[in-house]
Amino acid sequence: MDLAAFGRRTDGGVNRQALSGEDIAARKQLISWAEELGYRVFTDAVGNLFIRREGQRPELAPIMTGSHLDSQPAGGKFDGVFGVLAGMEVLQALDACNIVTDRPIEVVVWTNEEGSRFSPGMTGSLAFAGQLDPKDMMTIADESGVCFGEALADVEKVFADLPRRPLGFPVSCYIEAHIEQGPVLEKANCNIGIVSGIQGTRWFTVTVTGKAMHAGTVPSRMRKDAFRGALSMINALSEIMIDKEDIIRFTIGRVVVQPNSPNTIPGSVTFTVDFRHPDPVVLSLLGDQVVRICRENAGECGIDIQETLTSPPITFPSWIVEKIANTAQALGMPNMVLPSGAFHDALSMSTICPTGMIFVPCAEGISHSPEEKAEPDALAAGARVLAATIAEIASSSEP
Ligand code: HGY
Ligand code: MN
Ligand code: MN
Repeated sequence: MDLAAFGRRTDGGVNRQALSGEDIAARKQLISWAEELGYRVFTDAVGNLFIRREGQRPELAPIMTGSHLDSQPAGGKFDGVFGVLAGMEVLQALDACNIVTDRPIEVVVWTNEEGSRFSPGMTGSLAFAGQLDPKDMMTIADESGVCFGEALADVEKVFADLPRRPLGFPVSCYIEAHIEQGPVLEKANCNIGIVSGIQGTRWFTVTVTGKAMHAGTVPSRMRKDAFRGALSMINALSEIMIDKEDIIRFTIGRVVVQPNSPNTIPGSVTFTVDFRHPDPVVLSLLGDQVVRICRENAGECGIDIQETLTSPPITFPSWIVEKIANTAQALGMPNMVLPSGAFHDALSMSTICPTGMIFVPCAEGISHSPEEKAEPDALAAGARVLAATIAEIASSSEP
């Protein structure tokens, strides 16, 4: 609730977009909580934050948990924040129980998980996992023309005295707590979800170039109407991005019309494609049609199409899924295994270390909305399972 003050919207949601002043303020608040609790805080070349509880053997790779603090432009209070603060609860629970772990435990705050201001999402964790070269992000501009590199430089100025680590280091395992952002757990009346894996995602940014001209004087046959072009592309895509099992997730979330005037024929339109599927074959077959279909429907307009995120589906190691399930069982908490429709930084981390996720329900599965809501008892249950799982892994000799 305190962190929701940073970027608070009048409708009860938050607008705390990556590397914004609100994001910086929330990070400052978290760092001061962490330092008050005696933990050391580090950062890296893309602004990821690491809050470290020392282990008996500091040279061992840490067990890591965490999530993100950046939000959607009209986001909720719990997406990302729950995972970061549940991680902080883990550190404090270990302190309260005087549990000394061999391995250090670290809570991470990943930069730009959402990707709504600077595409693609998961920037911080993809860069950490060596899946994205930060140099490729620096010139990515937001809607007001501010580049990722400039915004990152502002953040680095504010946190100049945080010790900086090289980008990426060995991690023993990573477990992230997050709200489900879907309706399954609430429908099953179950507080603990153990995530089996994450479906694949492909993002495209399509720019259609026509010719801005007078809406009243130019006959149709002379027009290069970028909006009409974009519309025929989107209609054609909608015809293939549909299945009777309703597994395909196809979203046109952003459409920017320029010059965006009622009496000027649109000269350019940029729209985004968010396509997701759990089957890698479908993800590549259908995803590979996007470029062709857009080109075929460009008509008189020019087109530029960039694929900005290509993220295959992943499954988490069964020993982690079982470990979380056994821990929830031992705590007497009903739990169920389910896949994640949303992507998370755990997706990036799964490419470099054993990774798992714990979900808690949110009201009606609503997320990426000011209506996002999660109950304190479910959040506490999720934090307890996270703490017990990390304590369990930290005390065993498993990888
Ligand atoms: O878009 C996603 O899946 C994530 O919630 N940012
Ligand atoms: Mn999230
Ligand atoms: Mn999100």
